[in-house]
Amino acid sequence: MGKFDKLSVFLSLVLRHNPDAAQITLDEHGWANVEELLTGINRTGRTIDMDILEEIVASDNKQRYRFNEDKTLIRANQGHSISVDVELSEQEPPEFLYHGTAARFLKSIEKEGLKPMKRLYVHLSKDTETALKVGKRHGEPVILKIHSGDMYRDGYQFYLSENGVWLTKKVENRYFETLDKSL
Ligand code: HQG
Repeated sequence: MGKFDKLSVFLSLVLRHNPDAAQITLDEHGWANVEELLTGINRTGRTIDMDILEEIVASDNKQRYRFNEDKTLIRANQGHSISVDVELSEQEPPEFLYHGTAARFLKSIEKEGLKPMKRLYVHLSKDTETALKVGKRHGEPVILKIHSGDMYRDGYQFYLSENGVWLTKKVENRYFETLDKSL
């Protein structure tokens, strides 16, 4: 836990979901102007400056944010609910990927497949440890093993975000299985 956790949560809100909360706008690629962002956040009663922002970006445990080269712009690497194009790189996925979710969602997921819900993409992890952490955020965790290789060969597209999260638009229910709890 870092000392700027609360600010980081707010930054994530602004850069992924609601730039209006800091009275700023993002461009079509999700970039915010750093000066405007700092001014905007300070106007909400929070205190932030360039040093703090740089520390949040550098110390973020999931590398959620990145600056452009001259640090005049900043954006979230993934996780958006608002429609921006963060120029994700399309890639061939590993044979299997994992998705952590809550037991109470299983029935609906088995029926409808995995959907992005409020985000732009379904988020997938390359290992079960990460998937377990993600699942725990929602309650009693369950891990789904995704047959990403099969999906890819069937023409589904996969993207790898700057911070190592695999993304895809949807996972039909024929492409996953529920992993045994003992894992
Ligand atoms: C579930 C965090 C019912 C889905 C994490 C998930 C991740 C369905 C929830 C990133 C469903 C959405 C994303 C269906 C999917 N019926 N429920 N048909 N399809 N769901 O938070 O994947 O800290 O939007 O299983 O580490 O949990 O934000 O997605 O449980 O990388 O950087 O609907 O967020 O990263 O929840 O997490 P979320 P997620 P950050």
